[in-house]
Amino acid sequence: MKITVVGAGHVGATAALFLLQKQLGDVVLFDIVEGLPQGKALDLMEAAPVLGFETKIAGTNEYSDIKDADFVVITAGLARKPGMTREDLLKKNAEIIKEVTLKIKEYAGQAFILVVTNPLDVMTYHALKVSGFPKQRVFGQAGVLDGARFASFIAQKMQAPVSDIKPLVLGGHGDSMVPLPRLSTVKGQALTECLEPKELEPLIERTRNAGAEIVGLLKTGSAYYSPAASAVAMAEAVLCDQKKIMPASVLLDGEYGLKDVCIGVPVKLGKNGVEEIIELELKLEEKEALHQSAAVYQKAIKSLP
Ligand code: TXD
Repeated sequence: MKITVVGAGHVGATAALFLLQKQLGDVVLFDIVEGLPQGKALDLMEAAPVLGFETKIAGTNEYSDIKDADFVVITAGLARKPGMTREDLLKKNAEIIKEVTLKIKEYAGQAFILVVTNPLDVMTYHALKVSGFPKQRVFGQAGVLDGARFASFIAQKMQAPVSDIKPLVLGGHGDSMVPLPRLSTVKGQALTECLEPKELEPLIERTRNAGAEIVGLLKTGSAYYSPAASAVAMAEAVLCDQKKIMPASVLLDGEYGLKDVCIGVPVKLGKNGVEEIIELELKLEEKEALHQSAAVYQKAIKSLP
């Protein structure tokens, strides 16, 4: 398998490391900054004898090197700088996504595209439309990360092993995300039966703000270990045909009563990409929260250049 990671920054390089460690395929790390992907690739290659992986890694500034990639993870983008509005960021990253996606279409027309760049749900929609690829082959990573954050806070609160916790967070990757405690479980039991609402609320709030909490601490960047781990888990599900159910930002066409928007819902990931969109029975207020979240992105999509 040939896997390309576009963007050799924090998330991209970390995803490359995790991909190599799992030996999912040979990795090509692409960036526009000269020397950056080559330097990181060399460093990763030199980690192989210690970590014991046999997969190959190369760094490049040439799109021709991504030729015939099976799977592409897009992490290229800018972070919001002081004075930049969310709309400015959206326009800037939309330009980057367009450029990258057109190159993927040119050199790796059969690839799966996993979008990580923010604003995630809008960029996933943009990559899907620009590529013209079938919707099964273009999806975004957010819900796996948001769920992982929720799970780690629950584990901490309940002093339970993280493996006992099956979280569920749907909706967009932002303030409007929809953590679903009723459908999240601890050892198979609904979270709502394990914790009182007053204990649950701060965990939900912390999950919503988890990205900002890390930015506040790091000051010069955002989270990358858990976002990269989440992206690689999704790549693994597809490349190893795991048929795992995971939340992903995908194009909805009537599911959950929504159309023409990418947003996080549970899907089955396997060798054909998004093999199925799972429609859960949601309570009225949960469905309303999902629709409110979708409305945010339906509006944002309209401002795409
Ligand atoms: O869960 C999620 N989806 C997210 C998303 C969690 C964390 C980070 N999230 C977003 O991922 C974040 O808001 C950014 O939009 C991306 C990448 O975050 P990262 O922390 O890796 O940013 P960096 O370190 O700034 O790296 C971005 C790289 C950098 O090396 C640039 O040179 C490169 O992107 N870049 C490009 N590469 C290729 N082509 C173009 N045009 C380009 N422009 C910038």
